[in-house]
Amino acid sequence: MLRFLTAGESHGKGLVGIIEGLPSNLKIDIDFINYELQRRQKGYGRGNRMKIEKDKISILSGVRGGITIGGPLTIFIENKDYENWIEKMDIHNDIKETITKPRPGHADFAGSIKYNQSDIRNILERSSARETAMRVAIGSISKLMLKEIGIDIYSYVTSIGIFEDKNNYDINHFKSADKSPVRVLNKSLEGNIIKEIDKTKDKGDTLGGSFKVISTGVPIGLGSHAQWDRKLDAKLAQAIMSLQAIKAVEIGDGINSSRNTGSNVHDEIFYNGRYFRKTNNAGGIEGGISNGEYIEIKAYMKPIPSLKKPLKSIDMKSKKEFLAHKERADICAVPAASIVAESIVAFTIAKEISIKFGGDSMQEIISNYNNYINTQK
Ligand code: EPS
Repeated sequence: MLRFLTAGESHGKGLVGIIEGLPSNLKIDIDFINYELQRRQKGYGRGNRMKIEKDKISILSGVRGGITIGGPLTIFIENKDYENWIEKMDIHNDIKETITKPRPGHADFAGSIKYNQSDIRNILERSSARETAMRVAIGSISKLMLKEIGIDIYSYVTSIGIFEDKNNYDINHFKSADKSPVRVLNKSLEGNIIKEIDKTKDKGDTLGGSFKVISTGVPIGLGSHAQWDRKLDAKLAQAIMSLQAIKAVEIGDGINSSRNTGSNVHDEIFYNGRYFRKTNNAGGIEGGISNGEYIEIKAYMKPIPSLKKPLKSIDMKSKKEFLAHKERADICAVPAASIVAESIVAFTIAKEISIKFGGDSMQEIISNYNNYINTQK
């Protein structure tokens, strides 16, 4: 079964990812993976760190002659910033400087108590969203696998701060999100959002927002109604919620549906040589199973908790009231988060594909997939 682990601290030597259970004979397109890493690094509102990092992968195992060979695939991404942090990140010697004033909203507080750490840096280094670079590398390999059976994944930003895009778009528009510095499709919002990010930066504050992830070409039948931990919507929600700073997930028109009646919500079924719907309020999943329509997920991100104008907190050493620790950070990372979400959705769907169609080699997956599709005719 497809699974992965990541390792690495934000300012350590780099990030490592191991993907286990990838099918053999998958062509690994390094340029595509590095292109995806660059997409994540863009986005108006990021801090100075992104001027330092030039994310690129090295593959350490699992690939020969440009194709996967069935063994664990190991990836390394170097942290260019490490050279500025060698002393603070020393693996062997005592660390002189410690952080003791947790940032409200961050893993700082609960993490340092849970792991009995007197230096909050030991928590923040791993909870940092730097880790998402590796998730994009792993997600882009999942995308390569999905492309071979016609599944594509898109995303766009639906709100930043109070500026919200309520329009619906068709597939031909999704790709143009990459042309916008804040990944919006509604061009009329772009200027206001950029101004808002600038204003927020001047105030020493941060902004959250929301985005949609749309997967096209997903066959009917991923996930299962039969058991709680096999439901596709549950697996996708878990995957999205695992991304740093995400506080809510919606599938299809979930929130509005709760205020509407059944006859207005459920997507009627038609047939013209193949089954289809005229609406997709279910977001492509019914009973925990993909129904052949686009899978549509919306995620909501809180404002980043590292503030230039910090909130009240307690010094965990003296137990006295202080302002929280200040740490260099982004003002708004919603555009970057939308790319990371594409990646984690890609991985989750690739995993479901390997559950449904086997997956020791790409040939086996494609042949099983084609057999299954033919039974539906
Ligand atoms: C992050 C804080 C910032 C971000 C970082 C996530 O890093 P730094 O503390 O070094 O300025 O830039 O994101 C990345 C490094 C990245 O690659 O996305 C945090 O605290 O989560």
